[in-house]
Amino acid sequence: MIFVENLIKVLKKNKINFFTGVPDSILKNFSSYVENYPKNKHAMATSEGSAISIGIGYYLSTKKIPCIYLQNSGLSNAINPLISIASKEVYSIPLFLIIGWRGSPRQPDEPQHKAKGKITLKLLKLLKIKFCILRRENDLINIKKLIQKSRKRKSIVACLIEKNTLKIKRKKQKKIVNKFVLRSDFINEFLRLIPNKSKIISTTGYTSRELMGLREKQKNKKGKDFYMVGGMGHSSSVALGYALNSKKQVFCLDGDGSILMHLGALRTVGYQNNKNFKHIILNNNSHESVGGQLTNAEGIDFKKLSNSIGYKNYLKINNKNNINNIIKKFIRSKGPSLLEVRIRNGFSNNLPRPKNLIKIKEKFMLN
Ligand SMILES: Cc1ncc(C[n+]2csc(CCOP(=O)(O)OP(=O)(O)O)c2C)c(N)n1
Repeated sequence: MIFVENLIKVLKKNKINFFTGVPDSILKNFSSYVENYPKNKHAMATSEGSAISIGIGYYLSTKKIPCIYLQNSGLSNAINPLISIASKEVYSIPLFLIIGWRGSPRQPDEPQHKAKGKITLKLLKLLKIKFCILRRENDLINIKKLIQKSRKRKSIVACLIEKNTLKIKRKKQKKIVNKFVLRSDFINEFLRLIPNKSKIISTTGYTSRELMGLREKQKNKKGKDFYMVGGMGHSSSVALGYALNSKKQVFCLDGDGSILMHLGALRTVGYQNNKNFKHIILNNNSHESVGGQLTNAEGIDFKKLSNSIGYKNYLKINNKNNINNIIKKFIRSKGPSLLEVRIRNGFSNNLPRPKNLIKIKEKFMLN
């Protein structure tokens, strides 16, 4: 067990004072702590590649090493700027990474995390990134050596942290009170109203789990689901790829964090202009599935955004009033259409986790 406060103390002692990253459940106590820092000391990135790049820019401007936090699944987003800009063979930029190691072989985890967890150390070795594993407070001494190495050799270094390692002494409770609907309230209604033969592609985290749970609870056989257990930010592209050569209605259940991660994908949707493409953004302005850190989607005008990149319709749900009629209108609309649902945080008890993924895929591909 390691206290976040002690980890940060060690980083500060070693002159690391700037943080950027994408939240992860393992690192939630860490990212929730640093996200309260002023804007010149912390930046919430939308993807891990952007986080690495913000860190690179910070170094170019200050000559100081940044700390970049990410989940190991996001290591793949990070690899492009890591190898093609920051590596020793290119610009040799010193960076300090903190990686949440989902699927570590020591711990049980879900299939998508096991797959990435198994190759995480190999990836770091291949990238020639020196690393240590932090399991207990005593391991914090290794950070000093790593940072010294990074500073001296102008190299990228990393520490890995497994599930249930990071604890926090004083938790600040963020209580956001609003009148928006719960994610489950919306999905419950939506599932009742979807046409028989439709397809749903749902995003990473609680959304897919709520959809699976509510479908089981309703014993609803209308439509088929494909749960994006990984590949965060890519659900709209998977949905588009399906819609391009299908007459079925295709619904993408997305999150605000997920949409922001690969926002460019929306332009492809707008340009391809498929009538059967229906996009739903469950907007809670937070990465709820990994601890509720802000996504900063608040303030984005999704009506103007979707309009300007080629979506044909925009609808919005703010509260329970008229929710049925708005969903019906959305289903009837000619796509590409966007439905923004403002949701408040909160999830059902005992949410299931998609497990038998091959079976889920085969069922989805049936007519
Ligand atoms: C590439 C990648 N980076 C980070 C994560 C960890 N992660 C899983 S769900 C999630 C939050 C998604 O936020 P949002 O789309 O707003 O949905 P919400 O959790 O609020 O339902 C994050 C950051 C991941 N799975 N993949």
